[in-house]
Amino acid sequence: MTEWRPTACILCECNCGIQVLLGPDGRSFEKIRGDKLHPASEGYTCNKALQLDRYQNGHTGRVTAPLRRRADGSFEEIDWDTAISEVSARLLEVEHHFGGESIFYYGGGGQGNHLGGAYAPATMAAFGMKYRSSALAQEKTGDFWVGARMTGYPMRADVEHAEVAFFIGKNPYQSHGFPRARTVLKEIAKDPARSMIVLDPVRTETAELADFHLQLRPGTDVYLLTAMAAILVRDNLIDEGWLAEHTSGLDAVLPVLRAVPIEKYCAIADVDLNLVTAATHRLARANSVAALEDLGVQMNRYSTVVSYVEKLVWLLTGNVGKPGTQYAFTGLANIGHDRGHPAGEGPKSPVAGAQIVSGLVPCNVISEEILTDHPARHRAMFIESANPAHSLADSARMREALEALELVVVVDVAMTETARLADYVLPAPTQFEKYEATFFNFDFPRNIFHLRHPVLPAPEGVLPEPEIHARLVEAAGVLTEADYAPLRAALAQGREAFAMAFLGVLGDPVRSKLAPVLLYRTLGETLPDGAASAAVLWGAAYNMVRKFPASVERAGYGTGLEAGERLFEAILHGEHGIVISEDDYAETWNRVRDKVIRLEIPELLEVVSTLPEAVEDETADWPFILSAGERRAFTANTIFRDPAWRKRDATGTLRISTSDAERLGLTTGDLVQITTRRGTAQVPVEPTDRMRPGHLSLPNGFGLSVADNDGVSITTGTAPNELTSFDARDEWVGTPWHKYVPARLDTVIV
Ligand SMILES: Nc1nc2c(c(=O)[nH]1)N[C@H]1C(S)=C(S)[C@@H](COP(=O)(O)OP(=O)(O)OC[C@H]3O[C@@H](n4cnc5c(=O)[nH]c(N)nc54)[C@H](O)[C@@H]3O)O[C@H]1N2
Ligand SMILES: Nc1nc2c(c(=O)[nH]1)N[C@H]1C(S)=C(S)[C@@H](COP(=O)(O)OP(=O)(O)OC[C@H]3O[C@@H](n4cnc5c(=O)[nH]c(N)nc54)[C@H](O)[C@@H]3O)O[C@H]1N2
Ligand code: SF4
Ligand SMILES: [Mo]
Repeated sequence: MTEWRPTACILCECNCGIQVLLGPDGRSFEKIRGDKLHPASEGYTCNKALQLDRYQNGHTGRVTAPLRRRADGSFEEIDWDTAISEVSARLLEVEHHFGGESIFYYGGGGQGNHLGGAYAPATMAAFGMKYRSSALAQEKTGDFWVGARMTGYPMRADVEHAEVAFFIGKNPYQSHGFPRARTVLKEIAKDPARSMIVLDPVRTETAELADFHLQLRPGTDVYLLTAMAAILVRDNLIDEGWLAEHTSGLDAVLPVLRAVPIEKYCAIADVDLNLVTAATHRLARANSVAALEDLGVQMNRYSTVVSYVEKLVWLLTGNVGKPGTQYAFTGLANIGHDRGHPAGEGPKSPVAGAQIVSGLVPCNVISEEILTDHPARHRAMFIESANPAHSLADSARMREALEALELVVVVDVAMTETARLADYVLPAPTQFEKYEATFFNFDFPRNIFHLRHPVLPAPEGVLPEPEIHARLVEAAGVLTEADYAPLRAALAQGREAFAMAFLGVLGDPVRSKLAPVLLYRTLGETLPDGAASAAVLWGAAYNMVRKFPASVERAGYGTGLEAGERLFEAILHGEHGIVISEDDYAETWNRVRDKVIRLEIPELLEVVSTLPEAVEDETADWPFILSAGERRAFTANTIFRDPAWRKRDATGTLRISTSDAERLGLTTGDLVQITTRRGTAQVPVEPTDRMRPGHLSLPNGFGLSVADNDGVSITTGTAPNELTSFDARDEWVGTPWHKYVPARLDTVIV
């Protein structure tokens, strides 16, 4: 029990490698340190990782036996056989009466855990489920869709090597989003040859390090970015040779940008024209620009249009496929990919007819798919590793929607806000008690994958997600021993024979959907140290070799079938994380559709060319704009449920500008009542000169009720989505406008 064990932090997509030293009880995390052997994080962590014991051992409302809801709303423990047979019987009943497509799948993994969700497609197939979603459909789908339209392949920013780092509605100092973010930001800030440009209404920690902080009026990014693109055109700063060689559609874009009233747009955004011009010129002069947009714009007005104009800025200046610019990455899964159907074409949600992007129904229409008498409405929901009753817009409406369903099944580690509304709660081991991994593998030129091994044993009474999926699929009767026998026989002759036999599975459209469970029950049982959950990665490794043969070969795995086996074995044994592929920058062009980037997206260009030349501003009813869900030093979605993990900001203050606070006679810690179109809350204020007048900010991840089994419940802070509305959302992909919630502070309780 005295050795340091490698694992990873599970609190943001970076998943920094860490090492954990267990205490004498074999369960407490006595010490935590960054893992220098991790190829991406190289020993780096931020302040949050050091609190992970609170996830594993804190006062979390951990569930350690399957629960069934009684008629009076309380829960009783049941055994696993009962749980699996009842859940599958009730799912089959819904399928029989209303069709499997009326069962909605939500989640599949959070910031640290995607391995269980990789088995969910088998469960979906077994019960005929068709529609699904996850948190990605309340943040990234606009970006994915625009990327699919322009390049046909998702791209990421190489901030680490950029001459100019360009952050739009993103605060990497707190939220990260690329490896070793704080170190990289400080390096850029220190280097006189490099610059940082930040668009944010708040003077964030990142903005403080920036050379150009464009502290715009909330929700006006579309104007500011359009003005920047227009300045590039006006001042002949676009890279014409590069554009002619690598892009199409410039002729459609140029006239729109030439017509932009630059001065007026800067005035709307309330940023000094000279500052905007200087920042734009700096960006155009640079050898490399890496642009990272995030929630500040993706959850704000004109969200998808902003994603488009933001891309135009770095495309017009030729920032693709070179160090420090944007790149197209490899990976073991397909996060970020979409077919890029024009608006109105492609798959739609069954009731609201909302565009499905990357296979995901917009989170903000889910309640509309349920709270209706439409015959195609959803009747049941299977929720895995997500907390939609807290994280989706309009919590009150989400609760109502979940309560309207015939059946809600939740797979989680804890009694969450969502689990409390479930008919069945199926408990899983924590992410340190099982094999786990994410598919957030976006690094370049070397891409990294980390299969984490268990750090400590799971308590009795919980089952890893792959086992839950396998049992449900079997209970549905779609897989039996007879399906496993031939694969096991092939496996007995070696992996090569197994690979051949498995090709047969993949060739069969029905059985191929069940592939994860077929792998788990056959190959999985032969993997060392109880690593059965890793079985699905065998298929993923082969797939990766097929899709990126040269990249895998450059990383040293050879070619052909053998490369698949070598890559899988490296994943299986690489406890500290491994390099799965290596590229050169130009490889990006082989991933771009037809090697040509399409600058024109007609629907969005139309919006850009017809932007209203005035924004209706704060009205008398709603003098403030609330940004609901800011990332701070002590927020981590709802992964930590024990409020004691926070060393500061225990209640989650409402940040307000010092001038507004003075005007309202407020000082630090005063309680105010905030009211929005949707709800009301009481919260202590924190006046700060970081905020613009008229702007308010609440942190994310607060307002969790931690209840033990006796029902004692404490709630800390304000749950942001008690204040947000489901219908405040993007026109194209339905993403929420959490960062633009009109609000007022009308009652001040002294
Ligand atoms: N500490 C911490 N880190 C996290 C997480 C966490 O919970 N806590 N969660 C992780 C997750 S799931 C995600 S998706 C990422 C999100 O990471 P970020 O997107 O960086 O996080 P946010 O703080 O939500 O929003 C970013 C910025 O948008 C700004 N903003 C608000 N309104 C506007 C506007 O009108 N225009 C512009 N340009 N900016 C605006 C805010 O002031 C804020 O600084 O963080 C990840 N990292
Ligand atoms: N107003 C507002 N709302 C927001 C945001 C915002 O900025 N403002 N941000 C949005 C964003 S970007 C995101 S990503 C979402 C996040 O919201 P969600 O996707 O709902 O997820 P998390 O809060 O990350 O919680 C993950 C869940 O996984 C559970 N869990 C932890 N470990 C395991 C495990 O090993 N197995 C299983 N089965 N479960 C486990 C946790 O208990 C928790 O219930 O919130 C969104 N909601
Ligand atoms: S929260 Fe911090 S330590 Fe954890 S993965 Fe993100 S950057 Fe790394
Ligand atoms: Mo997120």
